[in-house]
Amino acid sequence: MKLRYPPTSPYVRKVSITAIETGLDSRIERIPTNPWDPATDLADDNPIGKVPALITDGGEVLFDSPVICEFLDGLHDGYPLIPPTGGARWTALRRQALADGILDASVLIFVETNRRPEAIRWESWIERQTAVVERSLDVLEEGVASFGHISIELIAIGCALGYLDFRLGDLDWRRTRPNLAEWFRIVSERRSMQETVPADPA
Ligand SMILES: N[C@@H](CCC(=O)N[C@@H](CS)C(=O)NCC(=O)O)C(=O)O
Repeated sequence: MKLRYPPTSPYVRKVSITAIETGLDSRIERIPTNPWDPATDLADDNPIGKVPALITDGGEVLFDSPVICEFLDGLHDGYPLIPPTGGARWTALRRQALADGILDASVLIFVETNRRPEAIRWESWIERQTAVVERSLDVLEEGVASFGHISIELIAIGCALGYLDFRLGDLDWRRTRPNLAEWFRIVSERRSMQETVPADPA
């Protein structure tokens, strides 16, 4: 399998953590890809022009991160990261969607404040996305007591919190969320989290 891969994308991080947790990491070849490079050929694999994109051994291209993670979860016979049926499945997928929503809003904030020229920055858009992040974090803080075994939603939540630390440190998300902060401290010690900490290329 081949993974279109920049080291800073939190969505790619979800896939990398899933690959490590399922023991599949050594089967994935990384293809360095910068989706923001005007010359990138990423669209040849993913017409949406986004990473992650996974090229399977059969040559099919899978995107986006929930689809790739579910595909990987079907390739191992350990404990499933995505419950196959029942209420637990919907809780996992709902929480993954919540974490991905935090990521979507956070990436929009980052793009607005770092890539758009300051003169045409849209402040009320930034405020709207910030409110999304704050509300969703409050929901996670309320639910943290029910977080269990490592699973897709906890991987997604870990990636969302890691991205906030990486790109939106001024948000200071821990200030009013001590339980979530403590959970993140503990989950950050996992090998899969440590080996995928985002860093800007030198
Ligand atoms: N919903 C997608 C989001 C992927 C995404 O937004 N990736 C960003 C990188 S962090 C990207 O490729 N952006 C390029 C663009 O928007 O043109 C997923 O879960 O994979």
